[in-house]
Amino acid sequence: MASKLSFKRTDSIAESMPDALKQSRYQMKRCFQRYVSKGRRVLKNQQLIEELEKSLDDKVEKEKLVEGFLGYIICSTQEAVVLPPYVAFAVRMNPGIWEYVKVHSEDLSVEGITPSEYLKFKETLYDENWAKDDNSMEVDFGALDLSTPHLTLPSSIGNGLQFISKFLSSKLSDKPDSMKPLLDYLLTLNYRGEKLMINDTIDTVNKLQTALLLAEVFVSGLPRYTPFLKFEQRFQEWGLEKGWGDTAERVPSIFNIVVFSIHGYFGQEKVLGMPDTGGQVVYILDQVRALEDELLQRIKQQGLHVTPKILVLTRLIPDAKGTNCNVELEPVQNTKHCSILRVPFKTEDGKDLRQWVSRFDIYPYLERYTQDASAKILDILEGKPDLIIGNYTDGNLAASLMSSKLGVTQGTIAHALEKTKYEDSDVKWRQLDQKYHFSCQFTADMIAMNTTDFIITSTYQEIAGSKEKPGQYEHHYAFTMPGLCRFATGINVFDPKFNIAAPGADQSMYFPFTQKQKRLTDFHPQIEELLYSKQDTDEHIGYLADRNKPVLFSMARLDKVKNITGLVELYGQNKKLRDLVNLVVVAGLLDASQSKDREEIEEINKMHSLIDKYQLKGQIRWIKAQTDRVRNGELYRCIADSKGAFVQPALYEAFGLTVIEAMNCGLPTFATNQGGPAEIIVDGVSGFHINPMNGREAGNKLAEFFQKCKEDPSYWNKVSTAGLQRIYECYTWKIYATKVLNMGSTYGFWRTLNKEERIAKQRYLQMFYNLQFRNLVGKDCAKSRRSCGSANRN
Ligand code: UDP
Ligand code: LCN
Repeated sequence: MASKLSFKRTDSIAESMPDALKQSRYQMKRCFQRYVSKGRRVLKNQQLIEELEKSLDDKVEKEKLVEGFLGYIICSTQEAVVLPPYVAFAVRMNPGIWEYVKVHSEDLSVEGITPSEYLKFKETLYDENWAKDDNSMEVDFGALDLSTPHLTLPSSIGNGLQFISKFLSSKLSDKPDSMKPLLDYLLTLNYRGEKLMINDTIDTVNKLQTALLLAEVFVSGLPRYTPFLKFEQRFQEWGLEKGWGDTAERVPSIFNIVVFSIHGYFGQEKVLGMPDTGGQVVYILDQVRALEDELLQRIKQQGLHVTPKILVLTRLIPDAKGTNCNVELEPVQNTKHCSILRVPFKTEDGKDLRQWVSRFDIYPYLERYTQDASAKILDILEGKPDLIIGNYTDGNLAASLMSSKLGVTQGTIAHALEKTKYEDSDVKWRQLDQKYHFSCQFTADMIAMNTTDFIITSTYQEIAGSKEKPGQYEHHYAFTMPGLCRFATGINVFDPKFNIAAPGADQSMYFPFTQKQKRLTDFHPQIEELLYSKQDTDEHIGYLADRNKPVLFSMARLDKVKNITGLVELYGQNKKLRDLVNLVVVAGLLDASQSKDREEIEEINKMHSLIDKYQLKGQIRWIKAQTDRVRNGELYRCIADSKGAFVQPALYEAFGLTVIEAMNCGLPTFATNQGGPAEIIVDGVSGFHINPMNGREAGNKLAEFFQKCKEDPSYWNKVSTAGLQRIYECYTWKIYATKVLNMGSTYGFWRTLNKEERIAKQRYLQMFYNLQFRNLVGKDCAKSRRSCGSANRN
């Protein structure tokens, strides 16, 4: 049920709700009585609506109320906390915009409350003494952002780069004095000590302006393609050095980049599908290739002869399980200047930790790791990097520690934020901590999000969700871990540090099935065996009795959230779908005794029992994780040859690289409406959305598609072509690399401009790290107290 009313941002709920309650006073009293009747509890959006509907008998009255303003408020309430006689509402009228009110259930009086007050209400349900203690730990990062300009419209969230660029140019064009920070910034630019753009003789804004004037007059009199060498000396006399591009974005400020992606397995072969190892690795390898191409192109345009370097920092795992994860330095394939540098974790007694550890158990190793990694980086790069990019909580924390210490521009990428994946994992942190260590993880996330200069996201929804649902970052606006820490403001999605830069898929690997001359036919016999042989092996179980049917295909890690078991179940239950297509899934291991991953073991067992329960043998092929990406590309195309489809059924998917891989191969794609895929695919045009919570509906939607294709084969081609078109317009690595390097330069300058505020915040964060994070990870970290935690004041 969604109310159709629109609501202006300027209207405050605290002000307008009392009148609306008055108008339906009798009905609303009944509704609030229902809310409080079961005593203290949290009511989620759906429950609030259901209770409202149940409290109204008259149909017309019900419709009127639900469609009216009160209905709108209740539909927009994400959750409410019942503490009789009060009900406190967390209302989200628009993406990123929250308001908190408490309503007295008897007299229906309404009072606006702060996020902190709302969180205290909520904490009362979990840890009353802590909630009531005035001295419980409360952190308010928003209080430190006083002069940082913020975006105002929900629709502009994620356009931080544009916003900051405009802000900077307006700030710089005011008076000559305002140019001083730019001058200071230009004076810092260098490559290995060699000055770029201007040298020290230009020490005032006036001198800079004069030099630029002279240069402009001089250059405009030269033939267009005159090489810089011909007039370099003249430029130097005026104080100008190499590196002048034609736009601010071409300022030569980035040559060396460090990318942290710590938890294993990180490698180029045989790692995909292993626990914790999925799209993040693919993303980073493709990302550094794209960044290298872009850097080389820019350096050339800037007239420089400089060699860029990109280091991917990960952990070295001595027990590498047949991968290259025990190799210290490994060049990244198909690049000239990118390498993977692996640094081991150290145990308490200083030895290398030999085995893989889950990303959830990684926190005690990170501080020491960052110190060791930093020393190696400085050595290999022969100086500081120009940009540090973190990935996931562990990499983002390491990037924050290192960039604070060295004073280098930082970007972060989350791929997925765990707090949103596990419902109520903040308030229930205590229950989950032994298994997941969310106390460390959410604290580290908060430190990294607030330290970083910019945040790269793959979609809008990752930041601010949709009209109905909050985004991953938005979930960190105000939250609490009762008994541990209350984040009165965690991160604000209107902060201009947020930027959307969607990844692509490697188009040399994932190309359309129609490009016959490029097809990797050598793989066909292997793929034929993989899909259609009749015997169970170590690699696959189940078989396809009727190979003339199209294949419905899925490929993912065998995590709960990927919901591969949900797909098998919905297929098992849908006779029509079973008649129309075969099901092939590539996922995890086939034998639970071979897995060490808690969730994977449960899912493996579930897969076996579903195959038995629905007697799927003959219609299903379950293939174990496939680590050869090149062959996987051909596999997608072979599925397309069968006029099949790809399905991504995750309960939640942050982005979903498989979705764009399948679409790049021309395979019609069905994907979850929970998360990134909902934005990648335009439902019914470039593919289809499915609701993973409703297997019956999803199964019917799939069956309908295949039925339609059976009746009209051109329909399949239409969806395939529209999917490809969507990819070429929005999801390529070239678009990504341009955006990210622009972020690096622009935020690099921005951080020099708002230096005072940044330093103040950094000191607060440093204290939080030292007092809170270190305590949480325990004594391991306390040993390496000095260098990493003590951020300097750059
Ligand atoms: N993948 C693979 N073999 C597998 C499972 C996954 O090669 O058995 C690859 C897949 O092609 C994609 C990545 O791993 O490139 C998974 O990325 P995605 O974003 O879909 O999910 P994640 O695992 O990162 O959550
Ligand atoms: C992690 C995920 O869970 C996926 O949704 C993303 O596609 C992948 O990382 C790459 O960003």
